[in-house]
Amino acid sequence: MNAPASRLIAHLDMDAFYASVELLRYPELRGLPLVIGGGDASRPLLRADGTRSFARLRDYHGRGVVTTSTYEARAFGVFSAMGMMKAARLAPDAVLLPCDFDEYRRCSRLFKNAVRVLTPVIEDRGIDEIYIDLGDVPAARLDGGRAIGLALKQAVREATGLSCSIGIAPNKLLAKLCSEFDKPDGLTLLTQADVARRIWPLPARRINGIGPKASEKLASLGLHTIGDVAAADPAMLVERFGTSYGKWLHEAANGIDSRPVVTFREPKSISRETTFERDLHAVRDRVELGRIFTGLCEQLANDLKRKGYASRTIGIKLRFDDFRIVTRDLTLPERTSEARTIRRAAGECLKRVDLARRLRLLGVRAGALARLAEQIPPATATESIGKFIASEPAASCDQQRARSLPLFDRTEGSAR
Ligand code: TTP
Ligand code: MG
Ligand code: MG
Repeated sequence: MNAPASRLIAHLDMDAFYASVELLRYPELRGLPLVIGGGDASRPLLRADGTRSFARLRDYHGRGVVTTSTYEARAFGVFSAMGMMKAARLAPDAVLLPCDFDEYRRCSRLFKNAVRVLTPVIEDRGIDEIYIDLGDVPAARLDGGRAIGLALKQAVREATGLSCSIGIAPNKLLAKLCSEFDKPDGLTLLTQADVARRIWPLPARRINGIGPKASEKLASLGLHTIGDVAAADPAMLVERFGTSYGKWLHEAANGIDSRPVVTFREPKSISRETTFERDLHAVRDRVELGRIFTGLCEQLANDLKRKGYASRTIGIKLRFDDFRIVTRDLTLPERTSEARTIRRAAGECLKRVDLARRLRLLGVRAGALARLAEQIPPATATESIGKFIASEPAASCDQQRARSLPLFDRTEGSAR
């Protein structure tokens, strides 16, 4: 128990991230309820007099979901993942803007680089959050991390103009929980001694790793708060939830978590794939299939370049209308991140497959990666891996984009 108790870990999460980035560009919207979501139709129009006209939520029609909202919009009950039509009923006057992922990624890199200058041991946990190991910051021991926490917030603000919230605690689990306590623009320090007072009253599902199914099952056992789970007989938890999850539930509810801050993992491969709206045939739908195939290769090339990798093994993945999956790959004479070379190699792979049946899905994959010299520093390459996949739901933003999400071969086992 000594080692974990002596650690000091921060969790930093940007406040209303996508919405706050938009406010940098449209400061006239500050203070108004603002929702990010919708497609191109919600793009602002520039009037002749130089002012802008913004779409309102009440004018939205479609099946999209809210990507995020400002705290002013949250006051109306509008949150991430809510259907936009429902959101429009709650806050019809809220301004609506489409997503601009390139800009969010740029700001993400900026804030992470600013943090890295002060505290280099960071774990990238998505587009707007990181864990930071403060173990190498001796002064942090003296005040529980308050001064370094304030300095990090200041550095993020100077680099981006944006606010964030930070939780500092003896482990990742507690740091993540307490970074939310004082949002937006918060700084919360928590020690093991605060667990009973500050953590136990929270609903069990607030723990990252207790999903809707587990929390429902806990509730059926009369366990609603984290404190209820902490007080439950560990043997009963093991019996009901299995050995590893049951044991983990007991530890997590007691604020115990020994996971290290993992600074960087090189991805093994990067891929793009898309499921078609209708099954396509290699001959009858040749043109459409060719266009999609080339598009995937171009996206993959962009991903490689942006993340600073070149690949030596190009592969394809096909799913037929009977759900059978086939993969083929090919090793190139030298590494590439060029769309044309990737397209040619992927085309060669495709020739080795019997294409009599119609296709449901097509994917292109770049493996045997090597980092290109003089590129972005390693830690930015993992930016947004998990969140990006989770946070571009098909209905929320640009439909075409959402259908071909960047898929990493994740080596981490974050989901419990
Ligand atoms: P979050 O950090 O969960 O939310 P947030 O930054 O918007 O607000 P908070 O102040 O509560 O931290 O997510 C970061 C970004 O990820 C968010 O701005 C938009 C995106 N996102 C989605 O696309 N879909 C989702 O369901 C969620 C929760 C977030
Ligand atoms: Mg956030
Ligand atoms: Mg977040």
